Amino acid sequence: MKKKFYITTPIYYINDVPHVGHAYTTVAADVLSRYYKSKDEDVFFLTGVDEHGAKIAEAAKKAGVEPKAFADSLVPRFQEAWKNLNINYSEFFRTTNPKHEEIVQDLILELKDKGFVEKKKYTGVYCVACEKFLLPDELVDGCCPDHGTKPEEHSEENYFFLLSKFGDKLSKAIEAGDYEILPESRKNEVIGKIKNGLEDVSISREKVEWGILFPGDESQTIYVWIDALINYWSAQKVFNQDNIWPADIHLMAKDILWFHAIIWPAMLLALDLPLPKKVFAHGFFTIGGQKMSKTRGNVLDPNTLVEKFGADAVRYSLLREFPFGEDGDISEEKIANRYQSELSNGLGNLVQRTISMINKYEIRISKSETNSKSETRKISKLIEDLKFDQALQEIAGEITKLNQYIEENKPWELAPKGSLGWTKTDQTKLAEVLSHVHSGLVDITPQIAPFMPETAEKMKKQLETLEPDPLFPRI
Ligand code: ME8
Repeated sequence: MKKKFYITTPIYYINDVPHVGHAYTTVAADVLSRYYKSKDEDVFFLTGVDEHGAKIAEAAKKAGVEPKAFADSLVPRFQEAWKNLNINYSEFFRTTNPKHEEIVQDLILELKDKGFVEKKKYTGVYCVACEKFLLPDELVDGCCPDHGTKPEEHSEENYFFLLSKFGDKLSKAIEAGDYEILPESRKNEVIGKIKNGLEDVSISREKVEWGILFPGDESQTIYVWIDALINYWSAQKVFNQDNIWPADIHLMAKDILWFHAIIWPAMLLALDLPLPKKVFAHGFFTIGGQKMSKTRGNVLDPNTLVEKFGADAVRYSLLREFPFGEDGDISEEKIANRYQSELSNGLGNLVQRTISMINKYEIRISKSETNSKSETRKISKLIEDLKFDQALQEIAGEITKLNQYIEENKPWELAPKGSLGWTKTDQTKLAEVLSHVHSGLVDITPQIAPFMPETAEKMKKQLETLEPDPLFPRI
């Protein structure tokens, strides 16, 4: 039987079209998914959208339509963006799926039955863009640190999940490695916060109508985050996937690590369900140092980027620029630079000139030794550790080396010189040189495949048929 690998992205709020930040997580998930598929694992890759709550209801109201109709109109925009980026997800989750709604209600009832739910009064400030209550010390000049907007005063009687009971259990689970929080620095942050004590969390909303009804008290709806987190679990039934739980990895940015690393595992512990194996929080794309967000309105549209540079170059540039766990600035200019230097002048040019010389000098290619096995192992390990930037740096290094090898060996000087003809030694040497580069390219092809699937396909074909076709034409 094949080994299963269950990977998830967050389900994105459907209040607007996706931007490059959403594309970043989704591309990373797709790279992992393609990588594990290439290792013949049974991959289930889940992405989707988060449709309930005040944030969506407000966006729908602004657009003058009902929330469900609003969500329906945006779903294709997400699916189209993922198609443009060549994202090969297994299923697309929608939280308005009736099966999911039923499962969410069942799990809440179970939490209640087990004594982990209590009704309490709560007063605090709420950021609708985050869909969460903010603590006074989180505010920057009275505003949400991520969105720069002023949170609303809320005072209501809600049902609470008794998160405070789970601090010790969570700490033990983290220490025992039952589930891993990555990168390490984030794990330490989470452990620190648990040590400071966990507060119970509200799991219902009194004044939000657009949501799943709270079982046993229909005057309230289920807090959108609780509804959303359960998607990872309910996907099993929604898509008839037996035995995929626990998730092998939940991917997200650091903004929502708390929900994934604390609240979600605590709920699972309360329900006696297995914990996800890994939770990885990457950094933020920033524009001029500020988080890119729909609320701030400083977003880059992935579709426009794909139109300009093609899906593979965008996938490559997004993951190449800075370490996956850290923040980094992104711009069209940066993508254009990578395109030009590493893809067009680097890989594209290498493939093109190698094949042209093979054709021009009528060389018969023989299999040549390269050090690809250890290189491939190194790259595989980097992908498994989510060090995408380093994996791509390695690949870029191999390409540079092959280009240098050509410069050093100057195949054109070995070519027949006019009427002087061709010496046997030169002919043999030329075949050796070009075979070495050709073999190097054959080895690189599967290494780049998870990142640039289309390019890998084209390379494979061109290296077989020896019919060159520019991989990254000049823009
Ligand atoms: O939080 N840089 O949805 P969301 C990097 N519905 N990644 C970014 C980013 C940026 N500037 N902006 C967004 C939600 N992302 C909830 C999730 S899951 C049960 C519910 C990516 O639309 C990143 O993955 O606000 C981040 O965690 C996610 O989008 C937030 O998406």
